[in-house]
Amino acid sequence: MNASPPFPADSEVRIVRTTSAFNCGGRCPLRLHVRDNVIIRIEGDDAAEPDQLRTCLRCRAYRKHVHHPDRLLQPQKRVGPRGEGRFEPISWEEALEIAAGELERVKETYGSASILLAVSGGYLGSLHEGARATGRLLSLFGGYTTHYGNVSSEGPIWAATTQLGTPLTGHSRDDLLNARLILLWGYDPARVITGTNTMYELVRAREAGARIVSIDPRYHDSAAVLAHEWLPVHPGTDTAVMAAMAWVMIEEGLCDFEFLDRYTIGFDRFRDYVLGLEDKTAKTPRWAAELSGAPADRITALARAYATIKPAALMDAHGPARSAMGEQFSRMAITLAAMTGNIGRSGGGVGGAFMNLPFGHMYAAPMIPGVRNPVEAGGPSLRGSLDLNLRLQKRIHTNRIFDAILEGTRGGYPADIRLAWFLGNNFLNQLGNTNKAARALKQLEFMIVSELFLTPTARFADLIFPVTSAAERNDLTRGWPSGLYYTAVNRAIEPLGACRSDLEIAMALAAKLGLEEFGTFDEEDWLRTFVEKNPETATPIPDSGAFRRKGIHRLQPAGPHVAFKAQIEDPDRNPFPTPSGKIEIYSERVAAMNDPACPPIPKYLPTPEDRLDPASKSYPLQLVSPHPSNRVHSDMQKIDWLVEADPHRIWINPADARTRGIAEGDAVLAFNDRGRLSIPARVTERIMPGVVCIFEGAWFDPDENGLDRGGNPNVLTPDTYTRGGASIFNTTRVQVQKA
Ligand SMILES: Nc1nc2c(c(=O)[nH]1)N[C@H]1C(S)=C(S)[C@@H](COP(=O)(O)OP(=O)(O)OC[C@H]3O[C@@H](n4cnc5c(=O)[nH]c(N)nc54)[C@H](O)[C@@H]3O)O[C@H]1N2
Ligand SMILES: Nc1nc2c(c(=O)[nH]1)N[C@H]1C(S)=C(S)[C@@H](COP(=O)(O)OP(=O)(O)OC[C@H]3O[C@@H](n4cnc5c(=O)[nH]c(N)nc54)[C@H](O)[C@@H]3O)O[C@H]1N2
Ligand SMILES: [Mo]
Repeated sequence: MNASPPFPADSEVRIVRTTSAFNCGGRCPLRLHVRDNVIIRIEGDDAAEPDQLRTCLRCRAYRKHVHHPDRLLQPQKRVGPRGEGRFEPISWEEALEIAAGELERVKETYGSASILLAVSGGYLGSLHEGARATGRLLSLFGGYTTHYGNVSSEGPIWAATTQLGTPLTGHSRDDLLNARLILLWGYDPARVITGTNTMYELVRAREAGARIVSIDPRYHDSAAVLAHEWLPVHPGTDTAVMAAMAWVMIEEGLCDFEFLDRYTIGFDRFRDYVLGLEDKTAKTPRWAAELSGAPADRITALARAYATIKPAALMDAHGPARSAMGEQFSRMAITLAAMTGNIGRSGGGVGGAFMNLPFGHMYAAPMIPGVRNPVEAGGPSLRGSLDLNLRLQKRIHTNRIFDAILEGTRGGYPADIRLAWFLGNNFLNQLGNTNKAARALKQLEFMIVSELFLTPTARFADLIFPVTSAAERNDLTRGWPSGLYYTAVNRAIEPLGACRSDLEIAMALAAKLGLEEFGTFDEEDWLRTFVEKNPETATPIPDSGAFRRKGIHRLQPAGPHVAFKAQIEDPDRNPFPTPSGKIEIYSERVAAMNDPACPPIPKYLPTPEDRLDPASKSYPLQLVSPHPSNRVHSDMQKIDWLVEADPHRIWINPADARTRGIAEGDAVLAFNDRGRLSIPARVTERIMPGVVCIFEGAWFDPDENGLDRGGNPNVLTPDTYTRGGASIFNTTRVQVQKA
């Protein structure tokens, strides 16, 4: 028998403490075992409970990602027709020469606004965050057009900014232990990692006696593990259920009137709406039951529970808000939290299941300095306004990037795009209406993609820059919400092939374009600056050496972080950062927008493609496309271990499957006017009748007839957005049939 150990124990193996920097909401300390520039083994955090930050299946497969045989290791130049995916490797010298030439040509011929930079969160570190470096480069070059609207969270961000004055509404996860009732409202933290320690703290809370209710069209893994009760509701109808909960609280005198009087404005207007004084429809549980499919008595019971079991954490997540109901859903949830006095109080919570804390969070992370973008100079003042249209005078809404490429200034967009550079995203795959996106990309004069893999988006490029993974970089990363710690990226292996970081690429291109002002960025020096020197962005990390060695710096606060504690404890000294200084259930700033699609109080509103839209009746099923357990969106798609761990399937209820003659494992077609895809069926009672589910991120793979054999739900989703800016993915109607 071969007696070799499962991993080599020789002295050449180094163990590097580091982390990955995926856009997944977790930030997990990793120990990478490295030999001969290859990661041969991975271990997670070795801290003891309750501090341990335990990593999920994805980072356990991280070496398969870094060393994947499909990694792009050399710059690539397109050889076949656009989109066919045929490339030849070229040198950096040639790649930079081509990019510089095309940038110069487009700027001279059409003006700087014709250059589009499309960025997203593929990598979440400070120093090597490519959007920043590349934006700096293009600003110095004369400017560029870009996009507005966080495709994840614009609804919750807009709602929190409107009603609370800030998106920093999070509690640290350890505060869940103080909650007696927890509502997982469209929230599946076992699957979508939103804070490494979230499930751990939820399990502890349950063990400590908290009651947990899941409100979701799916009986998901988190509900199976945690919940005492599952209340299925039709997508897009949560706001009706919440309005009915408010009705019960008002009718039964269960509101915290003292809290409402002291800390809020506009409750009377909301009450008039709920009682039907405004529109002659009382928002009763029976009314909401018709819309949502949730039984009226269970809505009533949920309202009573939320109003009387205190403190209660309403964890409204972003899936229901990534819909046509976008900001209305999030505003309604904030309003309920105010009605029950669960704001600023330990064990309570407001404004989302994974909104941010004021430390190390992604909106205030230290980064290399930006430069003003000349193309955006002279835009309207945004001060004090919540009106998205002002922002869209100079920018394109993220979910409309492809429409803007097709329609340009003719279609009311700020520019005619000729050259596009996609970086840190796979937007062809990840934004709405993939087939339209593919048409748009064919129309570009030139397209650059900076990538690790030949993604569906990268297949359309003329030029691909191969970039390094986090394992090949030094950097500072911050957790997503809830984690009271900072993590270090430590270079575990030398860059593979000819890969470079986005920062190095921007620097090289700056040199080629003669933009000396770009400067040079010495990695070590900048990291020290982030940690120790910069007074504005200073992180509370005292010693960069120790931080890098340990790979983590844990904050040692006196207790859990509770948002708005100061505002509640001493309101005179600490007004809410809204115009009135109070929680704005009614918003004058929204009223000034004067748009019935965006009323000054939160409301349930009918929308195109909602459950009852008669125009969509040939597509009787509602599609939700939540985030995958085994990928980060489309990233890590190619790792065989992960594919096997959670095979890509459409969830369909047995009642809907039966009438269509569909059995478990059958190939089915899902389609609507925007596209068609094929995918095997998972017939399960874990999804309510009338709703189907396809996890997002599967790679678009159209055949010659335009049928997507990859099963990417975005061939079916719309490329639209709400008035508050939420991307609409989960308001999609489809039909399903046996293939
Ligand atoms: N149907 C549907 N669609 C959705 C959603 C949904 O719920 N339903 N959710 C939306 C949400 S919330 C999000 S955040 C978006 C995500 O949309 P994207 O940001 O487009 O998603 P990813 O698939 O993570 O793509 C990131 C890409 O960046 C690359 N990358 C990683 N590190 C680096 C780096 O350092 N430099 C460069 N240049 N590239 C790098 C990766 O290889 C990967 O291809 O998807 C959205 N799309
Ligand atoms: N493993 C993994 N973790 C991730 C990511 C990933 O891709 N993979 N992505 C990260 C990112 S960028 C983000 S933004 C977050 C996303 O985190 P979320 O926005 O919370 O995630 P989703 O999976 O889109 O949706 C969560 C739940 O909402 C439900 N849902 C959809 N529509 C409705 C509705 O109308 N009403 C109700 N009540 N429920 C509804 C879905 O069934 C799903 O269970 O996750 C992060 N974490
Ligand atoms: Mo996201």
